[in-house]
Amino acid sequence: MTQTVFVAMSSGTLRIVQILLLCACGAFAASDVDWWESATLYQIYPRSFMDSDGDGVGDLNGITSRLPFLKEIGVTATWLSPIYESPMADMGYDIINFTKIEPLFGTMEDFDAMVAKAHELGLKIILDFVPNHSSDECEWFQKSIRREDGYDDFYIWDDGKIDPQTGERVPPSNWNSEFNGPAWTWNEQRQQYYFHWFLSKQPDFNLRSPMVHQHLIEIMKFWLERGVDAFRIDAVPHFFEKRFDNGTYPDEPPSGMTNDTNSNRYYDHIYTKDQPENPTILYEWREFLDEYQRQHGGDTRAMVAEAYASVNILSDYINNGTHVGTQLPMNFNFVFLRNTASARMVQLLADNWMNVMWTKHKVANWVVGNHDNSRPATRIGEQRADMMTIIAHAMPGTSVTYYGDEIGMTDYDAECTWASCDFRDPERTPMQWDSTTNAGFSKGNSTWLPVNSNYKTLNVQRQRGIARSTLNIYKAMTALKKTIAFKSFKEEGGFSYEALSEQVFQIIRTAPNIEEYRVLANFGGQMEYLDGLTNKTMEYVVLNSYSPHRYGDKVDLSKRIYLMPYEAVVLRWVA
Ligand SMILES: *[C@@H]1O[C@H](CO)[C@@H](O)[C@H](O)[C@H]1NC(C)=O
Ligand SMILES: *[C@@H]1O[C@H](CO)[C@@H](O)[C@H](O)[C@H]1NC(C)=O
Ligand SMILES: *[C@@H]1O[C@H](CO)[C@@H](O)[C@H](O)[C@H]1NC(C)=O
Ligand SMILES: *[C@@H]1O[C@H](CO)[C@@H](O)[C@H](O)[C@H]1NC(C)=O
Ligand SMILES: *[C@@H]1O[C@H](CO)[C@@H](O)[C@H](O)[C@H]1NC(C)=O
Ligand SMILES: *[C@@H]1O[C@H](CO)[C@@H](O)[C@H](O)[C@H]1NC(C)=O
Ligand SMILES: CC(=O)N[C@H]1CO[C@H](CO)[C@@H](O)[C@@H]1O
Ligand SMILES: [Ca+2]
Ligand SMILES: [Ca+2]
Repeated sequence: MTQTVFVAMSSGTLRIVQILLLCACGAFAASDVDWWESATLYQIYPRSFMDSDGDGVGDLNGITSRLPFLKEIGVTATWLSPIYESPMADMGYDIINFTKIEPLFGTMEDFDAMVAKAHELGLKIILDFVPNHSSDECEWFQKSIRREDGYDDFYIWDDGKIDPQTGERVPPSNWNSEFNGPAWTWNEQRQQYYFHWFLSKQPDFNLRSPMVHQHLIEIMKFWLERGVDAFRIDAVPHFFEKRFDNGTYPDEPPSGMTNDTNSNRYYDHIYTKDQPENPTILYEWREFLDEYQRQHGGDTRAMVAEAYASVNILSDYINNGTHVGTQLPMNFNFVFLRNTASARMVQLLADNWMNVMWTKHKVANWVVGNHDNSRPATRIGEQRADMMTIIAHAMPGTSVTYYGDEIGMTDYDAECTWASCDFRDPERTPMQWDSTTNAGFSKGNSTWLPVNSNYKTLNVQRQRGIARSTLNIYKAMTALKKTIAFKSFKEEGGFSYEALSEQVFQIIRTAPNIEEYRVLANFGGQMEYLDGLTNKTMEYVVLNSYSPHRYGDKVDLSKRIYLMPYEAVVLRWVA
């Protein structure tokens, strides 16, 4: 495999010989990189990607029709936000049936066709796995209300306490839900409270129940058998809640952040977040996934974990010394970048991951945007959006792109007269494919969210024809990610990164004795100069629109060089 990649990449026979020699002496290990270690992941928000039937809502057949686009832009795996049957109280994160496709998105046949097409194109499909809760309309919850055999403790039930002052029944603890208000809701029929971290329509599973474990494994197995390549595990920090051996739930202390006792932020979540048991479920699933691969062959069935947590907590998600869990906890550090972003800030955020996670586990990934955050072009600024694309792909490991960010889509704050407009919608507007009606997203009369009014100039079709468009920079970077130099990150000297000054960020990627790439990015609005970076003369291979240079221009880096305001470039040197 190494040889094929190699021959495809280099023209000189001499270089091929060098590589084979390196392989032989064991110094060359880029081929040891598993797919998830250096992938280009792409998040699709199914409602907004492509509508095939004109109802204004994106669907599976729409996704299937656009898979060649993912191939075109160099994506290696795509993950879909939930597509399961849901009353959509929380945009599909409230699931009724984990093994049924939501009719709004299509049928199981549509799903199979999508997976088949993806595999034909060499793309992997990652499904969102939502194990923290179900919808209250889920059959399991109904069975649990009726205390049916095996389902009695499928959810977190409790009698609550009697308030000694008033003699009234009150919830078991003071916990508030993520969406504010009590996290415990009384169920008349069962005459008990149930716990829900999110909406009352989203009861939490009791992950201490073996029956729940069994069902969750069966769900994974169901989708693996339909060809799914990996799972993205949602909300790991909320798996377990503290419960004392005597069956009581402790109150959380006030955080001091607000005086609103109903607010989720009123309490410090020491008992409802980041409990030490959380990674144990990941270990169990990893064992199951590895065993599945041993039995069925094929590539690694991976787990990507969503977890807004400190790197020290995330480290245990990967392994705790004796047990292995997720391959890839998502790194949201770059999501914190705002329009004040500087090279030093990027370095701090990168160090925060690399100093712990890289050092311990040799894995990295870089998320710049997602469905819960303002889009990079809005948040970090249009001048720096392409720069962040270059950086996220040039850092070692896996890049994660939220649909639309590859063309620099911006938040759309249409005044919220739109029925379904809620606080996290501005970054979820329909994908902008071309300049036709509804940006080519839907042939219908209206779309579930309005199309951003900038679609006539900001769309895929138009950017294909512009040399330094966001799309073409994205494509150039995903192509570089497939080179030996970018895959050689586990080797000694395979990469380095550094803020050379407050505003200038540098990344070096090296395939020793073969080639070297150097990223230089100026975050600031001032011209910057750099003296004697290296003896090498290098060639411009990627340029953003702020660069005065041309593709193929050479630059002698032993001399002083200049970077224009917001200029970002990739330089290449060949041995
Ligand atoms: C989910 O749907 C499938 C197919 O319709 C059905 O066989 C299964 O029992 C359902 N599961 C639950 C938990 O409702
Ligand atoms: C249950 O155990 C906890 C921890 O040991 C203790 O603080 C609490 O008072 C106990 N509650 C009851 C009702 O026994
Ligand atoms: C809470 O109320 C107190 C007393 O009114 C006030 O001093 C404090 O600033 C408030 N805290 C917050 C976080 O609003
Ligand atoms: C890792 O976690 C497992 C499962 O909880 C536990 O049995 C094991 O002792 C832990 N290992 C270490 C080194 O803490
Ligand atoms: C769009 O509007 C036209 C005219 O009002 C109507 O005939 C047609 O059925 C609508 N199409 C859809 C997909 O709703
Ligand atoms: C430049 O080249 C010389 C001799 O080849 C070497 O000693 C020196 O370290 C190089 N400098 C840099 C910055 O690479
Ligand atoms: C584990 C899990 O399901 N996490 C999800 C729980 O629900 C919230 C709210 O619906 C989602 O946003 C989480 O991602
Ligand atoms: Ca549709
Ligand atoms: Ca939970």
